[in-house]
Amino acid sequence: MNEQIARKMEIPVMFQTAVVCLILALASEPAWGQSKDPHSLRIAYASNTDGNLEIYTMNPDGSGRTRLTKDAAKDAEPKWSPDGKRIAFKSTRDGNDEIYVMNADGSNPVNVTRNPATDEDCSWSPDSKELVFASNRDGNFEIYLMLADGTNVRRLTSNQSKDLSPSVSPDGRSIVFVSWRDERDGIHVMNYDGSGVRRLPTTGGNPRWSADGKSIVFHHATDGNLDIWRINADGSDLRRLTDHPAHDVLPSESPDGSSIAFVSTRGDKPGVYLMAKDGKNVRRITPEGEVAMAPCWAPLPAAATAASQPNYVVKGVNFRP
Ligand SMILES: [Ca+2]
Ligand SMILES: [Ca+2]
Ligand SMILES: [Ca+2]
Repeated sequence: MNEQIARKMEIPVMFQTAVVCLILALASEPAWGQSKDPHSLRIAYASNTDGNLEIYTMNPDGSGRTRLTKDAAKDAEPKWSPDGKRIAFKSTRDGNDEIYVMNADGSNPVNVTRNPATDEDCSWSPDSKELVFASNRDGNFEIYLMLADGTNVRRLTSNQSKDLSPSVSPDGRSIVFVSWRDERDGIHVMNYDGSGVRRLPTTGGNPRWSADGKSIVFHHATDGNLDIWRINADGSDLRRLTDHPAHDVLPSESPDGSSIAFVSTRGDKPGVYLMAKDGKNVRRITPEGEVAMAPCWAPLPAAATAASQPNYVVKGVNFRP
């Protein structure tokens, strides 16, 4: 259900903002493919502010927006490769949901799934060579693994219920995913080869590893709406991070572990918000009135050391606790 709610957000939004988007599109054309530095701390996200869903990047304070895609189809779910060089995303430009991989400046988008079924929710391996993703190509949703060029596809799950939304751990050893095998939206962890499936004591959607690999952030429904939660990878210390009557979904923790970007419907339109890792200091970073979703952080610059990492976040954001 959580997954469906997150998806449904895309539909009304297209109608709500159609007129506004037309006006904005006429008023200002964002820079095309001019990413300043794909290795600096940036957030990729999807927005329909230019008339249909496209992939953008921005600074963590919402400034410096750059559009990376330009296609009439829906382009969504950006996932930055750990080496910072590429961004994978989901697009309907070939008639059904496919995973594409493009350079981090938006150039050379390539359809790497090429399958009439739905292919979505990809996650990079730490070496940026492979992609884990979900597909219903074999009749129901399963988790698959492939090389980033789309070759050597292997199926990691095999059962009659839905297996969705995989995320690879920072050490590359584990995959967290959602499975309906025991209950709706059960969060599970398995080894990278699909073996050793174990269930975590919670339900939810969009489970994503923390930067240190010790915990998982996800959205979870209580009181009739979705909030952001965290649980340790061993299943301990389940805790709530947001508590708001609107839906808070699709969390992504910053690569230094200090912050979480997520989507919330608490404004007039769904937008990208930022908060400290403990759920405090929530603030919207995309404009009110503009739809934005699916935030994904760029990796830290390769040269960044542990000592210098905090500077990347403090600079221009200033909400670190
Ligand atoms: Ca598009
Ligand atoms: Ca497909
Ligand atoms: Ca399945």
